[in-house]
Amino acid sequence: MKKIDLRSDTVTLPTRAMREAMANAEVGDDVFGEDPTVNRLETLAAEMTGKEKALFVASGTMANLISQMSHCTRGDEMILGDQSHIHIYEQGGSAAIGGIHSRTLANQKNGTLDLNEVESAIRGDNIHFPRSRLLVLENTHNRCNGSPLDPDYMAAASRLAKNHGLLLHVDGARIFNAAICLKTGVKDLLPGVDSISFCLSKGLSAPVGSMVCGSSDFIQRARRVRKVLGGGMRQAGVLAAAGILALTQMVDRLEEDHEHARIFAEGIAEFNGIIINPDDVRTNIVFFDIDPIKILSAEAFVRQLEEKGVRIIQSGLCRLRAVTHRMIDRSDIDEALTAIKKVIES
Ligand code: TLP
Repeated sequence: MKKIDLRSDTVTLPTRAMREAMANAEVGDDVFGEDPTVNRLETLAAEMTGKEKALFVASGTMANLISQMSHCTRGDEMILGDQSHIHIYEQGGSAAIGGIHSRTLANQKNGTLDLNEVESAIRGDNIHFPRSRLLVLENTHNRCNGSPLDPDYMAAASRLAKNHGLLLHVDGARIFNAAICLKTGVKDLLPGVDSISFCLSKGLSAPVGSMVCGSSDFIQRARRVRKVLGGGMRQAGVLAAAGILALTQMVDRLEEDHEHARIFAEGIAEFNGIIINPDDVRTNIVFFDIDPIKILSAEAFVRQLEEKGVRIIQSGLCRLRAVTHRMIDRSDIDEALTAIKKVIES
């Protein structure tokens, strides 16, 4: 049976062009800085984000940890959202590996942090306190309906950080989705941002890899941290070749994923017992709640849907997530809606 896999955009397979580029990639030892394809990818990523330098790393989780550890020393404090990927899904690596103390603030529904709350959370110089060092934002915000954070908000957050001597890191795993949704350039979303990490392996369809971008000094520190984490790769140009195509060929088509997510959200909003406001869906991530009395438990719902060939994930007691991506076309959305209707009516 054909599977319609809406669990994540991480399931996208590399394109034929990517596989060919990987097979033909010119490579060298990247720990010596001698892999020409990695170097090309890093130059491209730096240009696209408007930063001085970039670093190719194994994953989004590693990109975030490297960024935090390159900005903070042990005992420093980082302010971040309570719904952020770093806080929820990265095993507490900030503390466990980086020795970084987290100060969480409630994310607002649109993924932002209230900047007045951020300002109040910044510590004064006091022997009892950790030093406030880093502010972290996520764009798009995964758990907040994949919401994009707009250039005005990013600029205001960056001004606040600067005024208080904080550094600003953006977990931009899906920053290209944000840029496409807001019809703006990625650079416009990063005013005064000290570091940005983004993923090549999600909607952009590369098989592996993420980028960290920032100033030359920052990237030099990041290169050291990557090495101590065991992330120094050798002939990584084989992977970087796909990353280059991710950035040059796969960005504009993200619009299609957003449209499919919107159609899916509007479709499920019609079903009795499913709670969603389709207007909340602006990129490729659809969160919805299920009423277990009218339908089933979220767990049983996921299981029964899988039996009908549609895969989504549970992300809370009654909360579910579906993500659109390159391998989902319009007819898959219609089939997924039909399958959901059948599960509800059975
Ligand atoms: N997110 C994955 C899961 O880990 C939840 C997904 O399916 O959405 N930042 C953000 C905002 C992310 O959504 C993710 C991955 C990461 C970082 C980590 O990237 P990887 O999986 O490459 O370590």
